[in-house]
Amino acid sequence: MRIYATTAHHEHHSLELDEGQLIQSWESPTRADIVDAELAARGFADVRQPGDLDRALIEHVHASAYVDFLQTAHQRWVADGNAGPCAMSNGWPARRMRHIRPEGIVAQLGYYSFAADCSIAANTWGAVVDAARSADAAAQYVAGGAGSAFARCRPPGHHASRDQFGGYCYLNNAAIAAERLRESGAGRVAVLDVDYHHGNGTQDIFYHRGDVSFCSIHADPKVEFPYFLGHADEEGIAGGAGANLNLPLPHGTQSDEWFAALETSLQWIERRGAEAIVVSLGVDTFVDDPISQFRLVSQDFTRLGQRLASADRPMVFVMEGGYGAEALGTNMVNVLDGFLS
Ligand code: Q9C
Ligand code: ZN
Repeated sequence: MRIYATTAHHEHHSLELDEGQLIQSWESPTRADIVDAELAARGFADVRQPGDLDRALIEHVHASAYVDFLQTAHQRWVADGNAGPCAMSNGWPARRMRHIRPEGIVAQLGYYSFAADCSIAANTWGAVVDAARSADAAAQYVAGGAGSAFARCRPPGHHASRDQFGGYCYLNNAAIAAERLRESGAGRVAVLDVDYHHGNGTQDIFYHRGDVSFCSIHADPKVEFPYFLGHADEEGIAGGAGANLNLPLPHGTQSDEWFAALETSLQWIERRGAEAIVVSLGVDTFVDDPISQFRLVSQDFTRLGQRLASADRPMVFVMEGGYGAEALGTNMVNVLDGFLS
C-alpha cells in the first residue's frame, strides 16, 4: 500500500485548553513519528511526497476567506502584539449573538473556530497544507486505479468544517480526498469515520450533498467532544437528505457493540452505492487511549482492516486521531495490514 506523508508537521505543536489548563496539545509531532516508524518496521516502504496544493479543490470544501485566514492568522496575531506563542480566541458567537465577521485577529479567531482545544502556532499552516496535499495525493492515486492508499496526515482534519477549525483540525483532509475522488470521476463516494469523536466537520461539508455520503461511529456527543453535533437524527438536508448516518455509542463501548455499528455502517454505505470509500482513520477508540473512553483492543484494528477489505471498494485511508503513544503505531498499521491480508 502506498503512503503519502511529509515531515512539515514537526514544526506544528500548538497549545490546547484542557481541564482548565493551557497545555502542549495531545495532538503532538511524536504521533506521526510513531506511525512512520511502525510503517517502516512492518515493510510499508512505498512512502511518497505529495504534489502541490490545489487551491481550487480546497475551495470546493472550504470557504476561500477561511483558507486565507488560516494562512495569515499567526502573522496577524504577532503583528497585533499578542503575548502568547499560539493564536487563540477568547470569545465565540454563541446563542442570540450575531454572526457578523469581526475585524480584529482575536475576534476573527473566535469567528473561525468552535473550540479552545486548538490554536495556531507559527508553522501550523505549513503542516496543515502538507496534510491536505497528502490526502489529495492519496485520493489521486486511488482514482488512477490503485486499490488503496494511506495519507499519513498530521494535523488531522475531520473536525474542520467549511469555515471553522477546532478539535486539532484546520483543513478537512478526508473531505478533500472525497472531493478529489468525485472530481476524478467517481459518481458516488462515501466517507466512513471510525475516529472516536464525531466527524462534525466532514458532516457539515457534505450535509447538503447526495453525491458524498457520510457515516460516523463515535462517542455520543451528549457526553463527548465535539458536544454539539453527531446525534442520530442528523440525516442530511436538501439534496443530501438521507446521505448522513450517525451511530453514537456510550462511553465504555466494547468490541462487540462497536463492530455491530461497523456492520450497520458498511451495509448502509453499500445501499448508498458508493464507488469509492474514504476512511477517516482514528484509532482513539483504543482501550488505553488517554483522552477517550471506548474499549477496543489492538487485534480489533486488524479485524477492522479485514472487514473494510470485504467491502471490496477502492479505499483512501486518512489518518485522524489516536493519542496513546504506546500502541498508536501498532493500532494504525494493524488496520492497513488487516486490509491487505
Ligand atoms: N481531555 C481528534 O481526535 N478534547 N480530535 C480533548 C482531553 C478535544 C479530538 C480533551 C478532542 C479532539 C481528531
Ligand atoms: Zn478523535
